[in-house]
Amino acid sequence: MNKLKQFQTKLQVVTALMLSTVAFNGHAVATASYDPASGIVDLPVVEVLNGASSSFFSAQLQLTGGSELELISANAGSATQEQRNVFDGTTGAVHIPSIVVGVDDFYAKLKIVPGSDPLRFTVDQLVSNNFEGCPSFSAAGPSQGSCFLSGEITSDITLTKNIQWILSGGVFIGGDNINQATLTVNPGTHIFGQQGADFLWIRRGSKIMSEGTPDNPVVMSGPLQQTAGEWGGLVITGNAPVNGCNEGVALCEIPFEAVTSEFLGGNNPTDNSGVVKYTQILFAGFAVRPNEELNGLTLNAVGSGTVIDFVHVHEGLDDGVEMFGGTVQMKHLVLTNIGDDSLDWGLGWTGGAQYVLVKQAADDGDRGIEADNNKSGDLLPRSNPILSNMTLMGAPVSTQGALLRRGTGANIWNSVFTGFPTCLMIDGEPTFANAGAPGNLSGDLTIQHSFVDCDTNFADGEGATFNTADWFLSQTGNSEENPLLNGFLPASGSPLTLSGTAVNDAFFDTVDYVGAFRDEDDDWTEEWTFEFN
Ligand SMILES: [Ca+2]
Ligand SMILES: [Ca+2]
Ligand SMILES: [Ca+2]
Ligand SMILES: [Ca+2]
Repeated sequence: MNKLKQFQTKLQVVTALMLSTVAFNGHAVATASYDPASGIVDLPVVEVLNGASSSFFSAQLQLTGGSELELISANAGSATQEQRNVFDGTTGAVHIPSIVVGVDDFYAKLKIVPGSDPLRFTVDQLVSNNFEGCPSFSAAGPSQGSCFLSGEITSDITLTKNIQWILSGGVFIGGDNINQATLTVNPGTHIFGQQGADFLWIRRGSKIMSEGTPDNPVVMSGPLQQTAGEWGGLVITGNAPVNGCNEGVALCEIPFEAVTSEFLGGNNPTDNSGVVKYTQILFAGFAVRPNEELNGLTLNAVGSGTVIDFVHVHEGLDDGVEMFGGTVQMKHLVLTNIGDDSLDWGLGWTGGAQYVLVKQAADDGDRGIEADNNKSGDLLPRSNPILSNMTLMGAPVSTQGALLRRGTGANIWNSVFTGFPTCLMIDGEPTFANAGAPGNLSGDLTIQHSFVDCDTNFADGEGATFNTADWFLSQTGNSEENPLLNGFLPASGSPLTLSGTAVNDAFFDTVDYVGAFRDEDDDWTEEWTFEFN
């Protein structure tokens, strides 16, 4: 039985890979050209990323004697969703998906020379877009063009889009705060797991640089891309604070609930685990034991030096994104058809998120947000994230839009909860005690400039010392109005477009609207996400 299942899985993997190879070998259109006579690289379209808004240019670079490329012209151009070159200022990289040099076609990554004027770039990568065999850190996979990754990897490696990467078991980047390594994942690269036990784990001290682009997102998925739990998921582990250690312990580090040989936590709130940008995490989730699972994206004590921006988690078996402590801050999350909670936290998460779309499935899923401090409620540091510009859309099968429990704090701003059986519920004596009382709140558990529109807007859990309704309605700018959504975007005339306020924290963009989207034309989920409607 087991053998048959393994064989079926293998067959499915091979079929999926063959299909994607066919797609990959379809004619790529070069996005850049190189003229060896003049040494000029011509980039007809360069998108310069800037949050959800971008600007477009045409540019020319000249090869200099020092083998750098100097910007010799740049002119404003018009926006396009064709394959294009992308400059990402957060990483200083220019991604060129396809440049023909001689007879071969390459992906090129340029890196800006800091402080250069006129701008100069070095060539960081030049990789053939054709398969050229499996590199030494991998093993030949089941089909032409595929390579296996396995075990612990303690050198810096780059996953390129000319290979179908297959995880075999748990793949660990780095040792635990020893033998640190950086995993770079190029735009357009696809990483597959074949079963729940195949996952990608970034250890403390190591980094992931999963740097997709709007036109070439990084994709991490199972073989079929049909059902949740086809593979394990992405786990990032850092050295930022967690709670859950005995009082008086100098360095609080704890074992991960599902894989107890792995530790998380430390004393570096600004710890940097790398970049996850324009990345899809699809059909993940693995129950190691009942109630102890890998999520689509598990963030274990990840620090605020980490960049998480434009990440789509779709059809996860457990939670979409789950934070175990840490200080990580995120923007532009799309969490769709999640099997348990779309956003889940505990153990003292003190980070934040802005621009979050949660869309629960019609047939599965628990909460939009499940928020804990810890089981007994009062361990420090206490969970106290800042969240703004969330659009959370539930379904009759969901439970609450947000369950705030087990002593959690949170400052929620500019958010809309709709379509859940219950929008908001506060639960547990430590949670009520930490919040204070309506009219005399401690400031640790707040919501303002937010909308609720559910079958039942409020519920009170155990140990209630006040009504969740009073808590909500006593704060500034909150409303029980219909938010007038058209799909997940505000319809024209929606009250959301007029109701936002500034969040007093430097991570957050100041915007004047409620929910994840400015208006009906502000669909920043376009192009880079997996189809979810
Ligand atoms: Ca979970
Ligand atoms: Ca959960
Ligand atoms: Ca849950
Ligand atoms: Ca939870």
